Amino acid sequence: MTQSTLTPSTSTAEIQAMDAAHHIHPFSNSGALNRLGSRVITRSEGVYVWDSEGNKILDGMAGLWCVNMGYGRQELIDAATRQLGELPFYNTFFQTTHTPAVDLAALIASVTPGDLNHVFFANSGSEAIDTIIRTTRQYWQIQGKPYKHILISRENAYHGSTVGGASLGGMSAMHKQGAPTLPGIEHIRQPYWYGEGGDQSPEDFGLACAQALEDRILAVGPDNVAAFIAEPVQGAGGVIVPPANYWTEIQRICRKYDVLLAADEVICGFGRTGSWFGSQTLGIEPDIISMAKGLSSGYLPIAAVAIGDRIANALLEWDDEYAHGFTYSGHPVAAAVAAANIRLMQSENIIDYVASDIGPYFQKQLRDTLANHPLVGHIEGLGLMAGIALVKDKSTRALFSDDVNIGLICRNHCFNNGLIMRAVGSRMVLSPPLIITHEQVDELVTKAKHCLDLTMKDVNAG
Ligand code: PXG
Repeated sequence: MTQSTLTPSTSTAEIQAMDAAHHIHPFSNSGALNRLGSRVITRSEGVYVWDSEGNKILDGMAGLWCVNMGYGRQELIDAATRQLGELPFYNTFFQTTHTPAVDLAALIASVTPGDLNHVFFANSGSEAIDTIIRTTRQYWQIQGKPYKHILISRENAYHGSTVGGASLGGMSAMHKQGAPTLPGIEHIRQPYWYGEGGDQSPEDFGLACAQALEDRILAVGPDNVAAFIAEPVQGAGGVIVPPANYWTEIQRICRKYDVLLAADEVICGFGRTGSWFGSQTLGIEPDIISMAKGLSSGYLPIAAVAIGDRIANALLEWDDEYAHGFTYSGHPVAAAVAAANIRLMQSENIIDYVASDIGPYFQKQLRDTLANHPLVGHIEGLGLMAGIALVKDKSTRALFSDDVNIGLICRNHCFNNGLIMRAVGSRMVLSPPLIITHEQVDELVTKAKHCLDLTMKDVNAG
């Protein structure tokens, strides 16, 4: 075992060699990655990051859908520093609390919609999802209906990477790895109109996808279904915005069969769609929601589940110990940063900026600049998230074969030309920091177009 010898002058190649020797990366083919060498990100400011070779890169993904208020925010750095000095850690178990957790719980309750007035803390979106799985099932147990335990989710949904999250999510590759998945989970079709709607109008397709929920509830028995869970807009699935009538219908069906409605707001929360939560933009009234990422703008790991009065009151009236929690539930430093982040969002009116200024501008510029590109079949998005479908044939929506790996070609061109744009199969996705300016949006779409041109050249060259 060699001793670490990293110094400011360590070369990129040396860092890559150490990385390859000791660091197993998430969601990566580690063998292939080690042969290529990782890109080393060294510093950041605003909407930009720099790599170890000095390249300045516009971060079109806000880290990983999370650095909503941008890099280098002094308010967040100060909040962390202050809290580290005062109380770096104490737990919230065993009849104790601390002001950062209390403050943040009250703040979250003040920005969440409806009666989502109660907050349970976790450290990652996956833990928040596991909390939703356990809490919705426990709710029905308290009601004397332990058989009402099935959770219904959707194909191509992403709900995290713990056993619970991977099982609940609809990523088939994840279901196979580390199998078997958890029992008591069902998946229905996703409302991906452009990819799966065929000749149906968006409205007919939206109704058909919602009908799939009712069909499944009836197939397994309404008395057995605890909850339906979904992202308001699918994120990691490729930024898929459901048809306008989809959520109204989903909600009607959940109410009809007394199935709890859970919204996974890990990506859509904290301004991404132009409201505090995607549920507000999409007109959803959930019983329970998960949040993470933008909660602290990614500065520290923290997640939360906001619980509506119905479920929370059942837990309170039950008058027994809910045996669930994490050492770092409500971690004081992470909570202080998250609270400072929410206050920063409020003082800068960032939600309004996304809803009525930069969000519409971003969506328009993307379409004006890219919609006619020969590789672009369709652009969809809301606020500051967008998905761009790359196709072989615009008129038939035919995709490139998998071995072309069109998304990866485009992603690499982007990285090499100063833009981070993520590929989800053949869909390119964007989710820039919410503080992005008009000029930076122009820079982003200009770079994206250039990289699509380069991708097209590669495709034509065979
Ligand atoms: N729910 C949703 C909707 C998510 O997007 C999680 C839960 C899990 O959160 P944690 O904090 O446990 O990762 C997520 C996370 C990608 C990508 O490549 C997306 C996520 C995570 C990693 C990669 O798009 N989303």
